[in-house]
Amino acid sequence: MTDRPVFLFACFDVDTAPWLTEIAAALPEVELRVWPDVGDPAGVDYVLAWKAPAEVWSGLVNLKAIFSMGAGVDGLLRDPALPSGPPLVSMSDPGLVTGMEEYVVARVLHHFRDFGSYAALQAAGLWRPLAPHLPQDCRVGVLGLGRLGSACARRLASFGFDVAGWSRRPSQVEGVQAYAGPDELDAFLARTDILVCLLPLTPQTEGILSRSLFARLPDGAVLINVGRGAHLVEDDLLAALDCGQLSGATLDVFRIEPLPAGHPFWSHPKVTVTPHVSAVTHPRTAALSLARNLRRLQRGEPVEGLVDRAAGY
Ligand code: NDP
Ligand code: OXD
Repeated sequence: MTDRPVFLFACFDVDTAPWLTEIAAALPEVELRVWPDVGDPAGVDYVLAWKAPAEVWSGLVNLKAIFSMGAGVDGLLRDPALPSGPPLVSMSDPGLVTGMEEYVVARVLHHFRDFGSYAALQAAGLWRPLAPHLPQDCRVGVLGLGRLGSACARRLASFGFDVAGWSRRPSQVEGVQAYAGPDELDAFLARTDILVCLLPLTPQTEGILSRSLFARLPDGAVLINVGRGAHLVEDDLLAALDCGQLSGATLDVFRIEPLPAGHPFWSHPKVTVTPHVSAVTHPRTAALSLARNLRRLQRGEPVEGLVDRAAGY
């Protein structure tokens, strides 16, 4: 028996040891248990979950909150066994935000500075300077202006790109032209040369990166998908790349992960593949956010990253 809040670690497909070290340091007041050593499941107050199988939730009848190790909660919400009562809190990790900013800026600069073309020229042994461009003439559009999308949009604006963002409800991000809702999607797409997807996966956003969306972008636009694989209709992207409607794509997330051997994305000359690493939750920074949020809950204060289950993010 213990008077301390019981905190269950139920994350899969991650290196557990650094997480346990950082959580123990950031939250000395909790009793830390690691699934499957749950003890009495009715005594568990908090869970940190990632890729957890359905049996994790069995008997956890007194949960005060469920914390997601990731920013995206689509996986958790898909699980019918997820307890519906306790607040679900997504990861608000400054390390995750910084990682996403780095990745998105790097890939936008890659496309803007023609590094793909220079790699092909080098492979052909050709010294051929291409015409320079000005960042203010390059229109970047970010789908999703949440914690990650707004941070990336701000960073891109600081490079002088002409940046816009699209969200569900009207929003304001300094230096970023804001569009909202289905009625403003066409106008947003029509002014977007490089499209970055940082939407959550919901019934409304699944398959949004499709033939019909690509047709509304300027010819030769570029796609960077760092949201979820199911945002993208893969065959539509391949067709758009092959006919020249899109000139390139950077993909970090896929419908099936790991991306199966032999998938056309692996070898497509206009596609860059990375293995879902654009932003990885870092145990050190994440444990501190987790501790802040858990203490807020204990004091009855609002938490950062509270998920609206009905909206799906
Ligand atoms: P947030 O919940 O903070 O923001 C989501 C944004 O998407 C909001 O601006 C929201 O609009 C907008 N949005 C949601 N639904 C719609 C819709 N139907 N139409 C238009 N806009 C919509 O999420 P984060 O920024 O923290 O994360 C975004 C996603 O990034 C995650 O859900 C995850 O899928 C992905 N991700 C990928 C990682 C990777 O390694 N590849 C790492 C981390 C996250 P509004 O502001 O109006 O609510
Ligand atoms: C996340 C992810 O959602 O890593 O945090 O995909």
